[in-house]
Amino acid sequence: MNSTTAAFSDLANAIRALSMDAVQSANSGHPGMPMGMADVATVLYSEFLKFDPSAPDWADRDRFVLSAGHGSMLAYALLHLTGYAEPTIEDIRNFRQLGSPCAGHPENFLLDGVECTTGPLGQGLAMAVGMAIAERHLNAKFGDDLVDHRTWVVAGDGCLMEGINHEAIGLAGHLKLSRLNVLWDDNTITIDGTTALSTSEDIAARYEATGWHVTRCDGHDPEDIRRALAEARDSDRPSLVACRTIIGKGAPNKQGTSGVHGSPLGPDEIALAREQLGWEYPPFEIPQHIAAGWRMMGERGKETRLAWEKRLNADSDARAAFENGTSSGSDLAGPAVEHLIAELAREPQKVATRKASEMALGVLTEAIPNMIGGSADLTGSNNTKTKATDPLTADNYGGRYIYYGIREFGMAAAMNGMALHGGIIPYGGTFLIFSDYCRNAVRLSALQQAQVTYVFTHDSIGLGEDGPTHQPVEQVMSLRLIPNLNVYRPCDAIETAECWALAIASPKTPAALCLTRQNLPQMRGEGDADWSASSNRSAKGAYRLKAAENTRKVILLATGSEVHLASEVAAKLEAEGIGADVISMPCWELFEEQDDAYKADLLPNVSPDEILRVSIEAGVTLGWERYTMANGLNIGLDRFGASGPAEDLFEKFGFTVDAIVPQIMNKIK
Ligand SMILES: Cc1ncc(C[n+]2csc(CCOP(=O)(O)OP(=O)(O)O)c2C)c(N)n1
Ligand SMILES: [Mg+2]
Repeated sequence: MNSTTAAFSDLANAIRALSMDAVQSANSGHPGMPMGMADVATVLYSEFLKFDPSAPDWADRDRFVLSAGHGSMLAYALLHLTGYAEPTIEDIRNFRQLGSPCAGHPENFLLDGVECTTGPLGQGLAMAVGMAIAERHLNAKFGDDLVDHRTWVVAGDGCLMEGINHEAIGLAGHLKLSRLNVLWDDNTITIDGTTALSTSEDIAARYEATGWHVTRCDGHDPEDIRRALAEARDSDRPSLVACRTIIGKGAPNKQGTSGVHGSPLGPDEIALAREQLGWEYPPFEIPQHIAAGWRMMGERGKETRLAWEKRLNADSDARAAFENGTSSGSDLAGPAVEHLIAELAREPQKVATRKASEMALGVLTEAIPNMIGGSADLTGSNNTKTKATDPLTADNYGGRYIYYGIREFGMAAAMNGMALHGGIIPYGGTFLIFSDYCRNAVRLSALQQAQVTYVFTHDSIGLGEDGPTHQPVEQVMSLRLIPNLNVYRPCDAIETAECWALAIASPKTPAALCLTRQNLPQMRGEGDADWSASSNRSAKGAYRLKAAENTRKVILLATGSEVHLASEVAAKLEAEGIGADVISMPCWELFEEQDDAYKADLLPNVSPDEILRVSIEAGVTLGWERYTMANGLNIGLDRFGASGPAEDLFEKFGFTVDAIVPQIMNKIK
């Protein structure tokens, strides 16, 4: 070795040193995982991963997902060492401090090169499945010259133990995603101690049974790691590499114990580790020859990227097709539904909003080729399949409809992965009640600003006979609690098309569409014959559907299937000489974004004695006080539903004109 060549162990130890020093300086974090996986990561980055630190958005880069997100220092060290503009060494010094992009767990919106936000164990791997689907799909569309990359995942025992792992690997095995390679940090340690405390599973056998290729390696022997990674790369199935490692490798007294999982090593142990590793440099200092060794890996990727760009630029038509085909397509949404809405205005339709959603999807998937749909085994109920979307299968990656199977969480995470990969706008369906099964992935869509549209049908007791296990009561409101998630509950076919157009036009905000099973009369149509994106009334989140005729004494606020009920209530009140506005409120979040004047116009700031505000929504009332105020009236369902025909349930639970009007009269008298 001369002064410009770094030994393998030096390269790997640079990761170890940065990790233990950053965690020590933050007095918080997880040194064990990055120290244990340093050797595997060094082989991966130096010999396998296709990446260019000077072009982190390069479409054909390999995707690297650190599913074991607690080991975030591994990602930060790799990005810094290989020459990404960020994180700087200063950022690493400020690991876990406010303002540093080196957050506790990797955040896709803070650093280029962090492909997705990880930390909730299991979801990184499940998102990687989506990325691998996206790669195969775009490869089918644009060919090997332009799309030919892999998805590499580092996952821990926790990622493999989580329930979502079963869903994710089942889907990956079924779709034969051979470019997905999972490097399992098989260190037999979790927080509570040895994995023997909680599991006796034969993980290799489970993966093999699911259609995966499985191999093992000594995670501290570069030669063996190289062999195993090559085997994974060359397999025609998705691959699991069980990398047997020692957690916290290099810390002489603490390595191999759960004590290094999530606590700083302490100054004494760090000093001993420096000795054991032969790392004689001060904290946050990487000697020139080791830094150069890492930079060289990044430089190599640049040549590959430039060759790719040459191929892209060789044919201007192909380039245009690739760029159009992988751009978001969000500007096409409004124009796509224009004709449909005009038609609905001319010929109103009494359909379920899930059916209306299918109509909107029909035109949207036709106009926007990068939309990929699917359902968690409820295709016929969610109405998510359209003519334009053929099944995406192991034999036809060019398809645009995924049969996810009964894997709601896996579906949601895969959709996050597809959206973050880029070039795809995913949507997928399940019953609204099962949004809870995938809730943390919905939350990650929102946190990661991933454009995913959830088609949540059967949105209330209106689904009827399936009973309370299937009847959402708290789900609509609880989804509204998630920041940066637009929750839409449209009232008819036109609003449904409007909400779809808004969802597809918002590249950084995921959407949950809450749709009915039961038919609803069409409330809109007047003035919609020459609809255009700029006249999308749902865009304001809430609007006055009908203005009071008599002196206004009541404002009725309703969503979805309760809007027509509100308008019948208004008609009855008007007949009694009481003026009532009807406000349709398909999206709270968008209403919140409106200016004060608009809000005050819909909801004037006067006492309830003057104007009573009434909410009507077939779900929990908690939260509606925001709009109806302390003395308002909230019509809802603060209990579980029951099994029976929808009409009987609405009657039983008081969602009728006859039940509601007296309550209002009582309040305003
Ligand atoms: C869904 C979820 N549950 C719990 C946690 C808290 N947690 C973080 S790391 C960890 C242990 C993970 O063990 P392993 O993956 O083996 O990581 P290692 O200790 O080997 O670094 C737990 C329980 C989490 N981040 N996500
Ligand atoms: Mg472990």
